[in-house]
Amino acid sequence: MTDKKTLSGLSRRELMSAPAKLALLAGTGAALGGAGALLQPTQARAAEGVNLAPGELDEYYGFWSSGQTGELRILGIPSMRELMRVPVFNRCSATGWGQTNESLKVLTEGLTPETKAYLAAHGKVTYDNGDLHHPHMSFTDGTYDGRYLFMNDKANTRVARVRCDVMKCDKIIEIPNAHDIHGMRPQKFPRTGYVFANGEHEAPLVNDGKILDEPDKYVNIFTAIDGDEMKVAWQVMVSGNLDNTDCDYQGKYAFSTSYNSEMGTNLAEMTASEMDHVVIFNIAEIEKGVAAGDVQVLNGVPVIDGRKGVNKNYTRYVPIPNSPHGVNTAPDKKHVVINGKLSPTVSVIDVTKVDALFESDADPRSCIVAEPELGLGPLHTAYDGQGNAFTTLFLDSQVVKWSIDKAIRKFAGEDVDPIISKVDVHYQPGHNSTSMGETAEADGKWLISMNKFSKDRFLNVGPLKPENEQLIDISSDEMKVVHDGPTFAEPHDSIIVHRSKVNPRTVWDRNDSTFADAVAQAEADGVDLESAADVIRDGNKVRVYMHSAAPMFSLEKFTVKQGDEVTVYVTNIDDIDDLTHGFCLSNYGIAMEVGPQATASVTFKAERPGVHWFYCQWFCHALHMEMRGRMLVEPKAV
Ligand code: RUQ
Ligand code: CUA
Repeated sequence: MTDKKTLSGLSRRELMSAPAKLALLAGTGAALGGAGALLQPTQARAAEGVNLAPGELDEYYGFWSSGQTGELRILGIPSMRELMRVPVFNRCSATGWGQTNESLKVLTEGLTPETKAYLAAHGKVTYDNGDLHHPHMSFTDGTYDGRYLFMNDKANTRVARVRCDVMKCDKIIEIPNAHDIHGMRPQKFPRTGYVFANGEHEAPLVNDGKILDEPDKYVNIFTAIDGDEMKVAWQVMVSGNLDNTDCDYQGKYAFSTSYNSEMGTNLAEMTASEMDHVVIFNIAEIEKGVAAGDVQVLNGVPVIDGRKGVNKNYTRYVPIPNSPHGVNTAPDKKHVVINGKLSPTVSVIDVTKVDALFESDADPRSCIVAEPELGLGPLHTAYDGQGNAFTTLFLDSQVVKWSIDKAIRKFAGEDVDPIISKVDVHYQPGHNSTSMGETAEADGKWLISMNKFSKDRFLNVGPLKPENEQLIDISSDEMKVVHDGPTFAEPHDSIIVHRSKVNPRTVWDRNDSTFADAVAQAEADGVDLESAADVIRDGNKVRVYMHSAAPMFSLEKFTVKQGDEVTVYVTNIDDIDDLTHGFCLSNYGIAMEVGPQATASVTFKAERPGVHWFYCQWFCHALHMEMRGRMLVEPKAV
């Protein structure tokens, strides 16, 4: 294996002995990789299990974030074939997400009044961008229940939900009082229930522009969202910032890392202390506090004071070395691993020892039962359900497999090595995920290492390179990289869900709430959507109703007047699998997907006179090209 050289000229071997913090600050994220090694024979054998024959289905769904692209992606595992993209915080040219009335409702209804006003001043109704980091499925009894996927938007402080029955986003809410939602996890037990969300960046609690350099007035906000209602249930004010979060299998505690316990505002200040902390939230005590009114209500949300030194039973702060990042609860339902980032260690919390922190004033570190040194830059940990953990080492470009039990014995003084094996990944891994690994049903088959750099692994496509997610066979102690998966920005995080947990529909239900508004409007207009071919004038508002059945729209033309506000409703009455139509209005910048048995609608101002063709932009039939019609816009009388 070629020794890796860094930009600073240190080889990886030299880096191993250099302090992690210096290495990280020196920008070794840009470490150059050696040439991609050819597959070893054993790896080639494992790879055979990855290459599914054409038509063969994958065993797992992979639900993927896309980072700064702002969408959710669905892959098949182990083939790593990309199956679908679900627009969430982004815009989508293909589906009309961000254009249709149905999607605009989702994208706008959960915004705060301040955000709406800010956007209106820019001629917008919602944000155009998002930074989607963490997709997680809803739980019942400690495992995935196939109802929803939840995900955060770090860029604009939002949390979204995707319905797993249709794989479409149905709710997006902005989180008031918090700044830049990063870590996010659903409650595992008894069910989701809550979705916990960390505001990453500190700000003055009343952020009215009057305070800048008064750090004692800065706070950070932990939020519990009711995942059924998609409403904020309560918030907790904390000291330090909040990075990642996870919760236990008892429904008692949530855990959030803080890399900036210093409350610094620049790099030197944020990395000054050797110890930062993890905050433990006592859910029942917080609920009691909220019920008893021990809150201030800010922007309609009850906020509890859980800051350090406010000595109530809402929170405990456990010191952790050094700027910790990921939090991952093990499927043994007992251990929670905190990943040290600038420290080569991870800290293992035993949840059964957490009660004592709240009952007595026990040393907060007494819940730590192991702190193995694993390598440089530990960021995230995944599990196989057999007592082993897999931690990404960002600086070492490796994944390390280690034994939780041996780490605990070593911490207690026994002479054992918890590290089982290491595998090189390419390059600089952030998250990793294992098959069913964040549930009590972790099955130890596959691990995905989501690597921030691909460097020399693929054909050069210019200065912006794809990232690289690698599939690793973890069914034996020798981990085998069996697949490289290049992706566009950014394979931030993923979950691997057994296909038995997910059962989407193949066509829409005509009673679906997604298009309930269209159904209500049609009813008011006396129109039957499924047989519609109607143009209803209502002052200068015009509602155009048509249905589509391959290869025709029910209206071959309609006429409106320049300046009219036109809403087109298209109902796809085909009820065959995979028979999607579209409605694209040329030179009006309008296009939308209309799934089988769905209604979709779009509203626009008919400002361009003349004949404009609308056509179906989803290939649906041998005569798909002929599936088109005309809109005539009559000019304004002069
Ligand atoms: S955090 S690379 Cu945004 Cu998921 Cu750890
Ligand atoms: Cu309908 Cu193409």
